[in-house]
Amino acid sequence: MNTPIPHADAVLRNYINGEFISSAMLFDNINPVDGSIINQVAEADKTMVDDAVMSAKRALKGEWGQLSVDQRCALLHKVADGIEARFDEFVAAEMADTGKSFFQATTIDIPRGAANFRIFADLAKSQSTECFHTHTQDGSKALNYAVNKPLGVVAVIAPWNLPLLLMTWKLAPAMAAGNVIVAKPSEETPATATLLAEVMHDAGIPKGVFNLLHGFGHQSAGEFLTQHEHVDAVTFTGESRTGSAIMKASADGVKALSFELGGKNAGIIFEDCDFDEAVAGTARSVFTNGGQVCLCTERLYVHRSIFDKFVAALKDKAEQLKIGWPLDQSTDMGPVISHKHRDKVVAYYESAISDGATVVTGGGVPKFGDARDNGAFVEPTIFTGLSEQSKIVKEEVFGPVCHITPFDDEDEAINMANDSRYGLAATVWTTNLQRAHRVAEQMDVGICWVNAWYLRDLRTPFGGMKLSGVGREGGVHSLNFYSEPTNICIKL
Ligand code: NAD
Ligand code: 6OD
Repeated sequence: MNTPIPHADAVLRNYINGEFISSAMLFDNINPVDGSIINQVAEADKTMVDDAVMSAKRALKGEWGQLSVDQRCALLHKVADGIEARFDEFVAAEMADTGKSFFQATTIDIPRGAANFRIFADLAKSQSTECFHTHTQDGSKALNYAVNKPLGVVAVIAPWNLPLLLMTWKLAPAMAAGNVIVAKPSEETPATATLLAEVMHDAGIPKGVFNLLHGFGHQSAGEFLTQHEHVDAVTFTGESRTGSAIMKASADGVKALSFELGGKNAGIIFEDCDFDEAVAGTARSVFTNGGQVCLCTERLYVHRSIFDKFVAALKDKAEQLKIGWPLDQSTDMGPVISHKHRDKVVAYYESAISDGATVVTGGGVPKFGDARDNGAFVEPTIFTGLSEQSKIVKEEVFGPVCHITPFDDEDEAINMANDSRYGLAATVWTTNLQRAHRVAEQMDVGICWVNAWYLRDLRTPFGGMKLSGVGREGGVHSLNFYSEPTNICIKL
């Protein structure tokens, strides 16, 4: 791909009330492949956060609020068209910010960015509300029906791992339901959100309906936004600890909250699985995006009768992964997001080793002998031999790593898989249909895949139990979260 990185060596600006606005505070946007500076980013200050929120509030009362759902959703299809028209630029920007592979950016991240707008626009047009014919004991009759209204100003706060995909996954249904948006991408990945603001502008989204702020979390744009009295709802994807901070900041305003948070996902591999499929699917679930997908598997439970064979086969898969330049189309895995995150992942590797883990493969930082040595790479890593209480078995690493434990019976596997403070996703590999249903139902998670991983239908409920989240999005769950129903009771 020859497309240059959009806005390289320029300043990425905020988008407020239909205008692109710089700021006196600039921060560097770093390419994790080689540590080079891609461009600078204009950090929004408190006044700019206020301007964005108030322009959104005005837009709700203006033209946007008068559009029919069909007109609104036609505009969202134009946004999807705009992403597709600038597909290569979005790919180049996402790869530069994250170091993710060309394959992943072109098959997952950017196509889903466009698809999120199309799917939620179409779903919003067929959103229904409840209607009841009421007969009371005293003989009165009434008709009860609900009308949906937007929540108002929705703050969308996104993480760095799937930047465009996860931002649009929330803002598309919010806009389809008629809300106005102030979005903040991660400070690590400002680029595709900036391109999205350009696409919104060109698609004719009325000014103030979509605003974009760059900046950090604590004592920066993220926190200013969640504390703002005119923000009506916060929809957030990121770490559980950040979710807790946002919950506290939002408490005074009693804002509506939807959170998709961390995971420590388990995979259970039964002796009756299709072995090759289980190995290939598990490798994908551990190493995709360098393990930086909240749904990635970090704990594996494998039946003792196939344990050694499975560990050896997964080791082969890990060692076959090509780590390298994202633009090289044969690259499977790029760096992790930043040097800081690399140090965190490596510290987990070191803690596993000092706890006595067997290093099946990896465990360190690769050496290339070129500019990539200034990047944030880590080796795909497999550990065995640790207790279930070890730090690396308990805590989310968010890197290309898993620990594998043997089990002897189904109940033991289920108990170990559920023994976690998180409850986001699980995978179960078996060819026994009854076992598949029986085990999947017992997993304490928001989504359990059987003989698959990250197979998505955007109409289905998505979210986590325990520390992994609050609420569900996806399909009507998203539209319901982003809507306020008013029930109207008419005495007949
Ligand atoms: P993070 O929580 O550090 O940051 C996410 C966003 O929150 C960023 O935009 C950041 O600037 C902002 N933020 C940070 N502190 C804030 C504060 N006090 N107030 C307001 N905003 C604040 O998460 P991350 O490191 O970007 O992403 C990785 C984490 O996200 C992992 O834990 C991963 O599991 C989780 N995640 C979960 C899902 C899911 O669907 N459950 C999806 C993707 C990522
Ligand atoms: O595919 C999705 O819709 C989704 N919300 C994925 C989340 C991935 C977490 O990193």
